[in-house]
Amino acid sequence: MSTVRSVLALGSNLGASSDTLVRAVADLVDSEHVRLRAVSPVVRTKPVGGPEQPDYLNMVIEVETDLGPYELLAHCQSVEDVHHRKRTVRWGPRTLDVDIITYGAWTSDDDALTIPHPRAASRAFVLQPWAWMDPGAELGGRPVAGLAAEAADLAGLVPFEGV
Ligand code: PH2
Ligand code: MG
Ligand code: MG
Repeated sequence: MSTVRSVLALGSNLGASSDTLVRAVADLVDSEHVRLRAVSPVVRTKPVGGPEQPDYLNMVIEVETDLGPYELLAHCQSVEDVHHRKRTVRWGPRTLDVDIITYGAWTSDDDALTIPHPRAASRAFVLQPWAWMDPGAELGGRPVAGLAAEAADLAGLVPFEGV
């Protein structure tokens, strides 16, 4: 069976965010269709956009999967649901957000699933942990580390040292 490598971004700023991220990674790879290949450090980040809200914990992982992109999206949403994700305010606070950033070299501009993620290239809260996880990573033909260095929200990002 052919498999694809996919980068997933996780974020949480409601509830016990550190525990939620650890459990969410376990839940995402608790499937015979999804294997964990790499894990980034966790970072604490200032919220980008949306209403006034608490700081986030963010991280990225790389998985290898034989799920199709929409199957992987449904899988990510099911893990959000396990962690009581409510979809109310756009860019509002959330217990868990799991976004597909890349899915192999596949691209899509479908409203339901835009790949690469349309805002990933400008968000340090995705790019910096990704660059630490995979120093050779590229997005849209550019080094992820270089994109991170240019991202406006980089100044609001610090490594998370634990609670
Ligand atoms: N997610 C958003 C909007 N803003 N800001 C930070 N720091 N971290 C996030 O994960 C985040 C955000 C929409 O998903
Ligand atoms: Mg998101
Ligand atoms: Mg999302």
